[in-house]
Amino acid sequence: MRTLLAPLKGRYGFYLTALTCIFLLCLSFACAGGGEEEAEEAEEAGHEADMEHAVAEEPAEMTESSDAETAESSDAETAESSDTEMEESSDAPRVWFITPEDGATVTSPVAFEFGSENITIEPKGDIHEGAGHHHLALNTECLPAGEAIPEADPWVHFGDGAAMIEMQLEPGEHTITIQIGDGEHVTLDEAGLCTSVTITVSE
Ligand SMILES: [Cu+2]
Repeated sequence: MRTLLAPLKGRYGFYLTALTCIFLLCLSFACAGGGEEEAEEAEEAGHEADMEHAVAEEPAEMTESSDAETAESSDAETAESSDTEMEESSDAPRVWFITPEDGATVTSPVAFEFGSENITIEPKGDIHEGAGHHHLALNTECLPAGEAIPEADPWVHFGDGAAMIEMQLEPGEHTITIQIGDGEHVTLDEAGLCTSVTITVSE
Protein backbone atom coordinates (compact mmCIF):
# COMPACT_ATOMS: atom_id res chain seq x y z
CA MET A 1 0.00 0.00 0.00
CA ARG A 2 2.72 2.32 0.91
CA THR A 3 4.27 1.75 -2.47
CA LEU A 4 0.96 2.51 -4.17
CA LEU A 5 0.15 5.51 -2.04
CA ALA A 6 3.71 6.85 -2.07
CA PRO A 7 3.31 8.86 -5.31
CA LEU A 8 0.11 10.36 -3.94
CA LYS A 9 1.74 11.80 -0.87
CA GLY A 10 2.21 15.49 -0.50
CA ARG A 11 0.20 17.63 -2.92
CA TYR A 12 -1.40 14.59 -4.44
CA GLY A 13 -2.37 13.39 -0.96
CA PHE A 14 -4.38 16.60 -0.49
CA TYR A 15 -6.16 16.15 -3.80
CA LEU A 16 -6.74 12.51 -2.95
CA THR A 17 -8.23 13.45 0.40
CA ALA A 18 -10.34 16.15 -1.22
CA LEU A 19 -11.49 13.77 -3.95
CA THR A 20 -12.19 11.11 -1.37
CA CYS A 21 -14.25 13.61 0.62
CA ILE A 22 -16.13 14.69 -2.50
CA PHE A 23 -16.64 11.07 -3.44
CA LEU A 24 -17.91 10.26 0.03
CA LEU A 25 -20.18 13.31 -0.02
CA CYS A 26 -21.48 12.35 -3.41
CA LEU A 27 -21.97 8.82 -2.20
CA SER A 28 -23.86 10.01 0.86
CA PHE A 29 -26.01 12.29 -1.34
CA ALA A 30 -26.53 9.45 -3.73
CA CYS A 31 -27.55 7.24 -0.87
CA ALA A 32 -29.84 9.90 0.49
CA GLY A 33 -31.18 10.49 -3.02
CA GLY A 34 -31.50 6.81 -3.56
CA GLY A 35 -33.26 6.62 -0.24
CA GLU A 36 -35.63 9.32 -1.40
CA GLU A 37 -36.11 7.52 -4.66
CA GLU A 38 -36.72 4.34 -2.75
CA ALA A 39 -39.17 6.16 -0.53
CA GLU A 40 -40.83 7.56 -3.65
CA GLU A 41 -40.84 4.13 -5.19
CA ALA A 42 -42.24 2.68 -1.99
CA GLU A 43 -44.85 5.43 -1.96
CA GLU A 44 -45.66 4.76 -5.59
CA ALA A 45 -45.78 1.05 -4.88
CA GLY A 46 -48.10 1.78 -2.00
CA HIS A 47 -50.21 3.96 -4.25
CA GLU A 48 -50.22 1.26 -6.86
CA ALA A 49 -51.16 -1.21 -4.16
CA ASP A 50 -54.01 1.13 -3.23
CA MET A 51 -54.96 1.29 -6.86
CA GLU A 52 -54.79 -2.48 -7.04
CA HIS A 53 -56.86 -2.61 -3.89
CA ALA A 54 -59.34 -0.22 -5.43
CA VAL A 55 -59.34 -2.26 -8.61
CA ALA A 56 -59.76 -5.39 -6.55
CA GLU A 57 -62.69 -3.79 -4.76
CA GLU A 58 -64.41 -2.82 -7.99
CA PRO A 59 -64.93 -6.35 -9.26
CA ALA A 60 -66.35 -7.17 -5.82
CA GLU A 61 -68.87 -4.36 -6.29
CA MET A 62 -69.46 -5.51 -9.82
CA THR A 63 -69.98 -9.02 -8.51
CA GLU A 64 -72.50 -7.66 -6.05
CA SER A 65 -74.28 -5.70 -8.72
CA SER A 66 -74.14 -8.64 -11.10
CA ASP A 67 -75.59 -10.75 -8.30
CA ALA A 68 -78.34 -8.20 -7.94
CA GLU A 69 -78.81 -8.26 -11.70
CA THR A 70 -78.87 -12.05 -11.60
CA ALA A 71 -81.46 -11.91 -8.83
CA GLU A 72 -83.43 -9.33 -10.80
CA SER A 73 -83.11 -11.28 -14.00
CA SER A 74 -84.07 -14.50 -12.23
CA ASP A 75 -87.09 -12.66 -10.81
CA ALA A 76 -87.81 -11.40 -14.28
CA GLU A 77 -87.39 -14.91 -15.62
CA THR A 78 -89.73 -16.21 -12.94
CA ALA A 79 -92.22 -13.51 -13.81
CA GLU A 80 -91.67 -14.25 -17.48
CA SER A 81 -92.13 -17.98 -17.00
CA SER A 82 -95.26 -17.42 -14.93
CA ASP A 83 -96.45 -15.07 -17.68
CA THR A 84 -95.70 -17.82 -20.17
CA GLU A 85 -97.64 -20.29 -18.05
CA MET A 86 -100.52 -17.84 -17.90
CA GLU A 87 -100.24 -17.32 -21.64
CA GLU A 88 -100.19 -21.05 -22.17
CA SER A 89 -103.21 -21.55 -19.96
CA SER A 90 -104.99 -18.57 -21.54
CA ASP A 91 -104.25 -20.01 -25.01
CA ALA A 92 -105.77 -23.33 -24.04
CA PRO A 93 -109.37 -23.86 -25.11
CA ARG A 94 -111.69 -23.79 -22.14
CA VAL A 95 -115.35 -24.09 -21.34
CA TRP A 96 -117.09 -23.26 -18.05
CA PHE A 97 -120.43 -22.55 -16.42
CA ILE A 98 -121.17 -18.84 -16.20
CA THR A 99 -124.22 -19.90 -14.20
CA PRO A 100 -124.90 -21.69 -11.94
CA GLU A 101 -121.69 -21.58 -9.90
CA ASP A 102 -120.27 -24.80 -8.53
CA GLY A 103 -121.86 -25.55 -5.15
CA ALA A 104 -124.77 -23.16 -5.68
CA THR A 105 -128.24 -23.81 -4.29
CA VAL A 106 -130.84 -23.00 -6.92
CA THR A 107 -134.53 -23.38 -7.60
CA SER A 108 -136.09 -25.11 -10.58
CA PRO A 109 -136.28 -24.24 -13.39
CA VAL A 110 -132.49 -23.80 -13.45
CA ALA A 111 -130.90 -21.46 -15.97
CA PHE A 112 -127.60 -22.72 -17.40
CA GLU A 113 -125.24 -20.51 -19.32
CA PHE A 114 -121.89 -21.63 -20.70
CA GLY A 115 -118.76 -19.59 -21.21
CA SER A 116 -115.94 -20.54 -23.60
CA GLU A 117 -112.61 -19.21 -24.82
CA ASN A 118 -110.06 -20.19 -27.46
CA ILE A 119 -112.69 -22.39 -29.10
CA THR A 120 -115.19 -21.40 -31.76
CA ILE A 121 -118.75 -22.35 -30.90
CA GLU A 122 -120.62 -23.11 -34.11
CA PRO A 123 -123.58 -25.24 -35.20
CA LYS A 124 -123.07 -28.95 -35.87
CA GLY A 125 -122.21 -30.11 -39.40
CA ASP A 126 -118.74 -29.71 -40.84
CA ILE A 127 -115.71 -30.35 -38.65
CA HIS A 128 -113.49 -27.32 -38.21
CA GLU A 129 -110.28 -27.33 -36.17
CA GLY A 130 -110.71 -25.44 -32.91
CA ALA A 131 -114.49 -25.41 -33.24
CA GLY A 132 -117.45 -27.36 -31.89
CA HIS A 133 -120.69 -27.12 -29.98
CA HIS A 134 -121.83 -27.62 -26.40
CA HIS A 135 -123.26 -30.77 -24.91
CA LEU A 136 -124.84 -30.95 -21.47
CA ALA A 137 -125.44 -34.04 -19.38
CA LEU A 138 -127.12 -34.57 -16.03
CA ASN A 139 -125.27 -36.68 -13.45
CA THR A 140 -122.72 -37.83 -16.02
CA GLU A 141 -118.93 -37.44 -16.10
CA CYS A 142 -116.80 -36.13 -18.96
CA LEU A 143 -116.31 -38.52 -21.86
CA PRO A 144 -112.77 -39.39 -23.01
CA ALA A 145 -111.31 -37.57 -26.03
CA GLY A 146 -112.25 -38.92 -29.45
CA GLU A 147 -115.52 -40.43 -28.34
CA ALA A 148 -118.85 -39.75 -30.05
CA ILE A 149 -121.29 -38.08 -27.68
CA PRO A 150 -124.53 -40.12 -27.69
CA GLU A 151 -127.47 -38.35 -29.25
CA ALA A 152 -129.60 -39.68 -26.41
CA ASP A 153 -130.34 -39.23 -22.73
CA PRO A 154 -128.58 -37.95 -20.62
CA TRP A 155 -126.84 -35.85 -23.28
CA VAL A 156 -128.41 -32.71 -24.70
CA HIS A 157 -126.75 -31.40 -27.91
CA PHE A 158 -126.65 -27.71 -28.65
CA GLY A 159 -126.38 -28.35 -32.37
CA ASP A 160 -127.51 -24.83 -33.21
CA GLY A 161 -124.49 -23.31 -31.41
CA ALA A 162 -126.48 -22.08 -28.38
CA ALA A 163 -124.78 -21.61 -25.02
CA MET A 164 -127.72 -21.51 -22.61
CA ILE A 165 -130.71 -23.58 -21.55
CA GLU A 166 -133.33 -23.60 -18.82
CA MET A 167 -134.13 -26.99 -17.31
CA GLN A 168 -136.66 -28.39 -14.86
CA LEU A 169 -134.72 -30.38 -12.27
CA GLU A 170 -135.84 -32.57 -9.38
CA PRO A 171 -134.98 -31.25 -5.91
CA GLY A 172 -131.67 -32.52 -4.57
CA GLU A 173 -128.01 -32.54 -5.57
CA HIS A 174 -127.07 -32.75 -9.24
CA THR A 175 -123.80 -32.84 -11.12
CA ILE A 176 -124.06 -31.14 -14.49
CA THR A 177 -121.40 -31.60 -17.16
CA ILE A 178 -120.78 -29.58 -20.29
CA GLN A 179 -118.47 -30.93 -22.98
CA ILE A 180 -117.53 -29.63 -26.40
CA GLY A 181 -117.86 -31.98 -29.36
CA ASP A 182 -116.85 -31.25 -32.95
CA GLY A 183 -119.25 -30.86 -35.88
CA GLU A 184 -119.94 -34.58 -35.73
CA HIS A 185 -120.31 -34.66 -31.92
CA VAL A 186 -116.91 -36.26 -31.24
CA THR A 187 -115.17 -35.09 -28.08
CA LEU A 188 -111.97 -33.06 -28.50
CA ASP A 189 -108.56 -33.79 -27.03
CA GLU A 190 -108.45 -30.81 -24.66
CA ALA A 191 -108.88 -31.20 -20.92
CA GLY A 192 -110.41 -27.72 -20.65
CA LEU A 193 -113.24 -28.57 -23.03
CA CYS A 194 -115.23 -30.44 -20.41
CA THR A 195 -116.24 -29.30 -16.95
CA SER A 196 -118.78 -30.08 -14.26
CA VAL A 197 -120.55 -28.28 -11.44
CA THR A 198 -122.47 -29.75 -8.55
CA ILE A 199 -125.57 -27.86 -7.55
CA THR A 200 -128.38 -28.34 -5.07
CA VAL A 201 -131.91 -27.78 -6.28
CA SER A 202 -134.06 -26.70 -3.34
CA GLU A 203 -137.73 -27.74 -2.92
CU1 LIG B 1 -123.46 -32.67 -30.61
